[in-house]
Amino acid sequence: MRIGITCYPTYGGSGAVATELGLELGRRGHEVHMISYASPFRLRGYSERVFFHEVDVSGGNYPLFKFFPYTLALAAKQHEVALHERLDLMHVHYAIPHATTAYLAKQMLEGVRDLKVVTTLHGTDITLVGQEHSFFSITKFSIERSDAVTAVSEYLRDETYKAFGCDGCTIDVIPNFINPAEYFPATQPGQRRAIAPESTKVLVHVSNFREVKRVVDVVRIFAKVRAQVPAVLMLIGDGPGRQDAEEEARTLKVEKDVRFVGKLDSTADLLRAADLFLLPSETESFGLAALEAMACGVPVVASRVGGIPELVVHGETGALAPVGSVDTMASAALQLLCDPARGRAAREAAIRRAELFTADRVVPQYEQLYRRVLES
Ligand code: GMT
Repeated sequence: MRIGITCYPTYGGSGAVATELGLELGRRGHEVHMISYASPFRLRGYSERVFFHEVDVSGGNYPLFKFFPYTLALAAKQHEVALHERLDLMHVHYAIPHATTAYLAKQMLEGVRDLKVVTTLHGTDITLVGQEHSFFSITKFSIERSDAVTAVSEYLRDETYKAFGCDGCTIDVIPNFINPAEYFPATQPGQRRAIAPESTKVLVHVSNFREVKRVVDVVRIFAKVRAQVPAVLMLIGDGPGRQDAEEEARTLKVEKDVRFVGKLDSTADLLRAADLFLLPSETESFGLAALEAMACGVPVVASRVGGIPELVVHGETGALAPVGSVDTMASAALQLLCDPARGRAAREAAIRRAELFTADRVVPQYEQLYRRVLES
């Protein structure tokens, strides 16, 4: 198949999944054309049958444009690529504005070729932004006009039906996945010595530090853990919540043990060195970062929200607690860190659970969906 993929290129789960999907489809013999305003952060080096097309945003200086019409530039690029590369379908990740631009590209191709549009919903495109008054009707329209729609969890599918109704559309749930060649457990100890001595616990959090991630809670949970056992906190990523998190670390006097690593393209090596992953988000439709941690053999302590319970099994692969319950999360973390048998069992359960979400199991579900759409 000849497939176009549009996603946000920036640090975040939807762009990560879209790019890993593109790479995996390329390995499986499909031709993939990634289209966005910058090369997605997970698209490193050359990959056979995977091509990147940059949307030109340099026309932004035209005096009439107070705001550059990126959406139109993207639709035009999707149309151009679909036409010249003879794409069968356009798979867009994150509804806004990608499902809308793909619909426009499809209309522009009418009578020339039947470009199918597949939309994957990821999270705040449904739970937050899509429900804002100015986006609601166009998001609903674009979802309903897609030839197929997928959601990354049952929770997100149900939220979409609840919020948008989605007349006449069926939403398939296809979960996120990991590439096990990159995300695998440590085979031998020792790697962590570069981060901390064996006796020091290593806690990790990865996100784009947006408000929904509650990074300040991460620091508060860590401070409670740190009060009981020697520990360091590795914070991977960056974003608007960083300053508050730095401030909180200073206030709680744990700043020396909290390391702001910044954005990393690949987190696997650091995850393999970790003892525990923290994800106390306000909302999370799936929690790809938690899956990546589990695949590296790291149990997860997270909020019991959204799609997280579909991934993290409370009492087995880690622990879940209500949003904001810092004390409960800290004591769950301490139990996992300080009881070796419990920690080992959670690590093994996390690895087994992550095996249900490998590319080999999930990508064929997308291929099957593509075939269904193309035959329809
Ligand atoms: O929806 C978002 O907030 C953005 C998106 C991203 O690009 O990071 O995150 C969502 O998609 C990820 C990949 O499917 C999921 O793992 C995240 O849980 C989800 N984020 C939220 O629901 C807050």
